[in-house]
Amino acid sequence: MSSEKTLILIKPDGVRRGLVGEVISRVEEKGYSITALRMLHADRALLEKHYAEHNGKPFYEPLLEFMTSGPIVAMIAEGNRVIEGFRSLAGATDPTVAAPGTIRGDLARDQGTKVVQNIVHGSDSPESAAREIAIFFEGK
Ligand code: DAT
Ligand code: MG
Repeated sequence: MSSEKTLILIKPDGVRRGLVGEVISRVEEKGYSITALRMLHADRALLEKHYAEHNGKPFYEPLLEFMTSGPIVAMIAEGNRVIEGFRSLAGATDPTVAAPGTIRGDLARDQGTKVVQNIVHGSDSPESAAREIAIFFEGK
């Protein structure tokens, strides 16, 4: 099977809490290659594109507010089945019930906010990965 790419984001909560190294280590220790990486303070327009599928949901505005609240780290990870593999490393969306051993299960919890703060984003399909990589890494 040919190698695949995924977009990973370390969200503002992950950066604020000093977990950039921890997340990168987990990706590298699993054996995936990080082939592009940047830190940025994303603006609303960029995040509207990235989160277009959630427009209209109750947590959409809080999500954009949270994601623009501080710097984030964007990276491309590569490897066979990396899309599925990183979603597995990240764990369930809700960190309260995300399995221990996962990034969200080990490092995040309910903060009582309108949007779930869960440290990382990972693309959920090859189509999303291609779309999201083009948003954060022009030309890749
Ligand atoms: P995931 O990040 O696991 O792919 P998603 O794409 O459904 O989850 O949602 C994007 C982010 O929005 C998610 O990481 C946290 C937040 N979120 C999702 N569902 C939510 C909900 N019901 N209430 C509050 N925040 C939510
Ligand atoms: Mg998603």
